[in-house]
Amino acid sequence: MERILNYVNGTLRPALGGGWLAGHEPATGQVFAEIADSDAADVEQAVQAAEHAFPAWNALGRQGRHDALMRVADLVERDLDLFARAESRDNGKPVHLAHEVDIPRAVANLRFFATAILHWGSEAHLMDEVALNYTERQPVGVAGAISPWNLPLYLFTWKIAPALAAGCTVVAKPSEVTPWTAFLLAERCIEAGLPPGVLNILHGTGPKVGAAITAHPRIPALSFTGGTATGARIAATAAPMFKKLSLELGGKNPVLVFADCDFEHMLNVTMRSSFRNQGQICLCGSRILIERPLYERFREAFVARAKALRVGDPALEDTDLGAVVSEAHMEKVLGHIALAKQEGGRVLCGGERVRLDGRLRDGWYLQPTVIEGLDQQCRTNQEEIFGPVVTLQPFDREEEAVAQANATPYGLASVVWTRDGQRMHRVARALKSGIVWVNCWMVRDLRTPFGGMKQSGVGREGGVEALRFFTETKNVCIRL
Ligand code: TXE
Repeated sequence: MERILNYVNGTLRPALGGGWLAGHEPATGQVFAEIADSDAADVEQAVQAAEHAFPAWNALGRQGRHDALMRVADLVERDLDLFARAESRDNGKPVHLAHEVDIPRAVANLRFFATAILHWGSEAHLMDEVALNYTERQPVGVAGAISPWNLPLYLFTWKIAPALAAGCTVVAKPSEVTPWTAFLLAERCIEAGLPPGVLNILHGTGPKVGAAITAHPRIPALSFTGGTATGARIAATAAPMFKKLSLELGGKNPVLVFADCDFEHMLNVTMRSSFRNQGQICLCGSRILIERPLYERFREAFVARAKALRVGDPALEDTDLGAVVSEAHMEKVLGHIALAKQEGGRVLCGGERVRLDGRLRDGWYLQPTVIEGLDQQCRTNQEEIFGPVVTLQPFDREEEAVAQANATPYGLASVVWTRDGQRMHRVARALKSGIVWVNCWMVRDLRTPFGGMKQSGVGREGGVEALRFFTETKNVCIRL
């Protein structure tokens, strides 16, 4: 049985209350780990450690913080295979996907912000002969970070790295569903000699540990990624405390396929944007809008490719889809498929749980599912499903496609497929989403702002925006 311990003040330890949560392996449906079941007392202890560590961490300077973060990044990269297997084991994704994407991206996050802080300047404004203004940005103090289960280490480091680089010390909580890579990261922080208390990682449930971090009076800034409903609860607690808040929430992302697109390239990428990570990426495109002249050809080719996807053992190199993250999530997705049928949708392929053989028999596997015949306003096309389920809708005019694309409470990401240069810009500017990819998907320049509109979130992470989030901005005006 693997044991997942907290990392507080530089040491690995159980929760103060001594409780343990069961950690499941989605591939088999079996318990394989026990996870520290922390609570508010653990949060208080972690905040005290972070407060104590804060002055020295800042006195280390930008170069010193850069060096420390780079040492951690190098150790994660050294143990990439171990991290990839751990990520696959408690998330259910194929090992090769963790190996190719998730863990390398976590290393890139650490290195990006370690170097960004070295080149991060600020502004000065001279008022003729009257005064000189300069802007200073100081770390807020102890930063809170709460991350989800879909891209565990990727999104965990996406928050921790800028906070630490900016000079904050951190109290962080990974999802209780996928805690293992955060535990491995804690071990590498110790090996890298990260000073005690700089980073504190607490395991446990959202309502106990997450809520305690959110409500803690000495955590002035909180970065959260997760469901929109949870984001609303966090905002309700944090707002009256005047905390800085970054919320990266759900999405219901449209893919607009125009008839003039590069069909083969579009199809290859749309298979990934639909089903990668079992569709459990907030940036996945779950509503595919196809210009009518191309609809039949797209539907035939896309369904054929979806049927050919291999749902199987996450440990195998040729697996396309592994297991979804939990039994509850599998039931949630199956419930959405049943709802789609009730709303009049036609399931063109998939729609069922997959039962594998042997030790995988009780794993949580779903078929890639394609549904057509639903209108934009039905719940299936309004609510985030967060599984390997996409809907197809035809459109006749560009304005109609944009209106359909924008017609949900979310606004995280959009994808546009067209060869028409003017249409690229026209449609991209009309779409109400924080990210628009044109003839590509998941191409990420870490310098760019990242985040959603509407119910997809508040605030921007990524690049200098993230460093700015973890600092307080002060203007100093000196009379000349
Ligand atoms: O998210 P939760 P879950 C969406 C997706 C998914 C839904 C729920 O639709 O089905 O959210 O997923 C912690 N105070 N996304 O259950 O509950 C929790 O412990 C403070 C999109 O994983 O939001 C975990 O660490 N924290 C998303 C984190 O919040 C709380 C990725 C996320 O859990 C808390 C994941 C509380 N009251 C899910 N309750 C994206 N945008 O990428 C829970 N938590």
